[in-house]
Amino acid sequence: MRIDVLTIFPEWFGGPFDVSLLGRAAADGTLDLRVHDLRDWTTDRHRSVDDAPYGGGAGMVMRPDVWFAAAEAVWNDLPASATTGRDAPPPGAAFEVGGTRPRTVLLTPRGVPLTQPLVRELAAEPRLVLCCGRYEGIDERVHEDVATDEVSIGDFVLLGGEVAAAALVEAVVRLLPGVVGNADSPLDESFSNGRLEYPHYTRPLAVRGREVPEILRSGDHGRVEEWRAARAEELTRRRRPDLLEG
Ligand code: 6GU
Repeated sequence: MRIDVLTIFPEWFGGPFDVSLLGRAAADGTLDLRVHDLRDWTTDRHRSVDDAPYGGGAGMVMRPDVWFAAAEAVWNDLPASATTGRDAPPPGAAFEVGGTRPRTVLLTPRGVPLTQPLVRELAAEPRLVLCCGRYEGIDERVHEDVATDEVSIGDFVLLGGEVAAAALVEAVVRLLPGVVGNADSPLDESFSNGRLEYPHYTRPLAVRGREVPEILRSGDHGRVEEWRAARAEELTRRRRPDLLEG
C-alpha cells in the first residue's frame, strides 16, 4: 500500500517509522510511505502556509492554495513545481488524473471517529493521502474539496494532525497481508465483537505474591472460555458501556 503524508513537520515521521514492524513493512515493500513537506508548495519568500482569518478572530488559518497545490501534485504523482505558480492548473475544482482521487484523509478533531471498521476499510485501499493540519484550523475549502474523509482519533485536542496520522498508519499497516498482528488476530476481535479483551497471563505462576487465576491452569477449555467471556463482559460494562449498547 502507498501512503502519502502531507505535513509541515516531515521530520516527525522519521524515527518511529523506521523501526519496528512499520520499518519492516517499508523494507519489504508492503508499505510505500512517502512524507512530503507542505512548504514545498509555497510560492512566497517566507514559505508561509497560514494567514489571518476572514471575519477576524484569534489564531491563523492554513491557506487553501498551498493545500490544493500539494494534494494535486501528490494525487497525480507530479513534482511540486507542476502545481504551483505559472504552471498551476486553471481555476476550477481540484483536479486529478482519470477522475479518481486516492482516499484523502484530513486528520481533524472535527472528523468522524477512527474505529476498527473504518481502519479495515482504509486498509483495503491501494493508496491513502493523509493531510496533517496545524494552527487553529484549515480553510473550509480544503475540508470540502481536498478531503474525501475527515477523521478524528478521539474526543480531545492535539496540536496538529501528525500524531493522529501516525496512529492511523499503524492501525492500517498492521492489517496488511504479511504484517504481524494481521486481520485474524484476537486483538482485532476485541472491537469486532463489541467487547474489550479478556486478561492474559504467562509464567511465572506467582509474582510478588500474585498468582495466575486457578481456572486458567485447570486444563478445562470450556471453563476457560466461560471465564474469559465473563471477564471481557465485566471490563466492558465498567469501562465502555457504550460498546454494549450496539
Ligand atoms: Cl485528528 N487532530 C487534532 N488536532 N486533534 C485531535 C485529532 C485530530 N483527533 C483527536 N484530537
